[in-house]
Amino acid sequence: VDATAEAMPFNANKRFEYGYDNAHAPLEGEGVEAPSDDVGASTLSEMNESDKLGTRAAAGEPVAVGPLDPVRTDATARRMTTNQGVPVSDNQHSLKAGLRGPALLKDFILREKITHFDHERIPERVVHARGSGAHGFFECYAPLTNLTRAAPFQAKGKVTPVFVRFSTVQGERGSKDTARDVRGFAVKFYTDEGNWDLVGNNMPVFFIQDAMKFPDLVHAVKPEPHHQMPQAASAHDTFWDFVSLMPESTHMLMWLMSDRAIPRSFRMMQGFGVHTFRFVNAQGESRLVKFHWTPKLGTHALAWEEAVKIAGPDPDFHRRDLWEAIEAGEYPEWELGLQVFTEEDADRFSFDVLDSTKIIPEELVPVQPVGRMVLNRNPDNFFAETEQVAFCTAHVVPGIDFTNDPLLAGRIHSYVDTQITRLGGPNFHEIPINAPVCPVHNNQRDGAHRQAVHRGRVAYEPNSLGGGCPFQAGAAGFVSFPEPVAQDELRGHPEKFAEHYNQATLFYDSQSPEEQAHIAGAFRFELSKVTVPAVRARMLAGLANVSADLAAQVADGLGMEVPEPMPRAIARVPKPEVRTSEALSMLARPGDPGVRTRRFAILVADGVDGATVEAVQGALLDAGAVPRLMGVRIGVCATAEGGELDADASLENEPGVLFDGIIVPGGDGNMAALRQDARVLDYLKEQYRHCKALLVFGDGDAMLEAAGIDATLPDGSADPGIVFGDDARRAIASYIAVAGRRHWARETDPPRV
Ligand code: HDD
Repeated sequence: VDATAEAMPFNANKRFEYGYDNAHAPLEGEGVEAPSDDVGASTLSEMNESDKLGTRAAAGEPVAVGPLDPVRTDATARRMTTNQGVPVSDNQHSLKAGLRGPALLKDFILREKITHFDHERIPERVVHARGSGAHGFFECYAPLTNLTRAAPFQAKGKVTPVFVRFSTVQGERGSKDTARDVRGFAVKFYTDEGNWDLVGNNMPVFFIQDAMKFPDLVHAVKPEPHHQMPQAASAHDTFWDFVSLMPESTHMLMWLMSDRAIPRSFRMMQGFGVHTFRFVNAQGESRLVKFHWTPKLGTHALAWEEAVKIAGPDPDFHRRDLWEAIEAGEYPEWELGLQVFTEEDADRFSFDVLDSTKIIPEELVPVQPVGRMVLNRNPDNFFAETEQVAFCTAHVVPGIDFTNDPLLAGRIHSYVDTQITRLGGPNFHEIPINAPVCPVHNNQRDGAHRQAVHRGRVAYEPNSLGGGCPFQAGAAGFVSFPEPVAQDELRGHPEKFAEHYNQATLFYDSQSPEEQAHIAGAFRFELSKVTVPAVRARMLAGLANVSADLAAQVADGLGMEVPEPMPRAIARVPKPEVRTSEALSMLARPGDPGVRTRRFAILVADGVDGATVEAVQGALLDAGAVPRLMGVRIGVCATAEGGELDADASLENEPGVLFDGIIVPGGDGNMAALRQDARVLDYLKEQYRHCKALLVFGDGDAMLEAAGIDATLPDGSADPGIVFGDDARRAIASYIAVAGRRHWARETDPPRV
């Protein structure tokens, strides 16, 4: 019997079941001999050298690879052991009294394996349960020592390792990526002076002003408690009941109903620290600051129907996109921008900067770029890193401090607190992904799962027996900004907090007509799922304060009248400084609309024009895009020239919604097999309906016609997103120029196609 694993079409450890021999225990000497540990290595990972560990940062990019090295393990060429390190001889069978007899209680190997398995899940995050993470670094453009003593900003070119986790909010851990939702954007900076967590979102405002309301908000938006429906969706009664009774949420609702809530990719969304934070410099002087992350690839969204359809074939759409881009070396990058202002500036604004339902328009305080963040390494292990990472707004470093934003105050408590349940005790800071890269010394001791072995008998301070160590850092340590407080204790909020609509109007009025139409469509969809008419009416009354036009469109879509506007909570509405702001529209500031890292489907079947396929594929690859040959089935098809092409995906396994663009090459009556496949027509229709660019060769126009696609826009002009390939070279170039963006101008409501 050839005992090599490759030669055996069955579990080599169960050979006797296949009649090879009658042994029920491993043969003498079977298994791989462990290599000698004597390789001069000091860490497990060094002993376990493998390609995976070779994924190191390029020179000059000291990302957080080092600190995790001691705990990274790799089983290559290692023998199997129990958790106690005892070599396991047979991982197939429990210990029994006779081959047909009962299993024995003393089988500690079986019991350890099952017990560990029984406990391998931990509670999911109460919000933001679904997420994806990556390692990278932050690089500072220029020293900000005049503003802050925070370590990452102390020198030009200074690099600080980061771990970032993106997430949805409402859905459970296994829910779809493309839900209409806020996206979490949490960054852990492993600075020389401790960890700083900037726990933000892809929207710069929040639903509520005070942490007191957070549990209510989350209970309202999560699946309803009696039947646990709907999953990862805000389109249900309890959410709209709550927000329609909380007018302060109106501004955030405008963002949530906009296309920002259905990003094309984590790599193509902005991030915001939301709250006003405080910078403090070495002289103890303070400035107020808002944090903005701007993606290098621009801010781009899906179409709503597309997002819904992607959720079926690929619920991991955003996770896969991030993973694949980093594996391909297309490292996502963001620029960090700051809005810096003084308390005196803040006093003059028509809104309160401590109110997280308000932005500071960029026209009032411009955003200054101060550095860039690059994500260049995927985690080795999802659970160890992405699941166990614990972000806490309380994690700030010298030079960064809080303001009195009442939403932030609750967060400073909540994040540390929740980890104690989620990660099983107070020592979660010792889990490798959470551990600072600088030394940690204090007199906190013990607790579940303690890793550090503290030496000596001193665990108190002051002490003389330990030489007074660890000693207080004094002015070199974290010094809270001495903000004066001289008011009575009371519950309530400042007057400007009661103005709820100015910035919702600013947001709506700053959008392009297409974006406004999407917002109206999203409100219509969500409210159409609300079964209680009074809730719909109350929400319309709130929208009437934002925009008469929006309220009318939504009411019309619901077959209702616009009610009287909801009474305002503030007697004298302050006059806003800004009426429109370009920064709020994704289409006004699309960033890079190129095809880099975008996915394209080239339809192929027997008879396809191989030269065209090759030309399109080559041009897309040159432009940094990801072309895929899409067949009726995967595998080889014959080209018109007598060559062969290998289709890497099929209409069935990767439906068209997973692509940014589609190409129909010419050949053999546009490939008879495709023309007979109704899925191809659906495919073309969806591409068109979701406003993506199409490139059509040969008599592909007949195919478009069969799909009901008209290459003229509603205004009669030619649709720039449909390119005909009469002159192949020119056509490919003009297609690539328009294929990175959506062609919303073709959209009608309801759709024509
Ligand atoms: Fe929160 C997780 C962002 C308000 C309480 N939040 C969490 C995460 C992000 C945010 C990105 C996921 C972190 C990760 O990837 O592990 N949260 C925000 C933003 C808010 C906000 C931008 C408003 C500006 N959150 C907020 C409030 C509270 C919480 C007001 C409670 C008073 N958030 C939590 C939490 C979570 C959390 C319960 C759940 C899991 C976790 O912390 O680690 O503590």
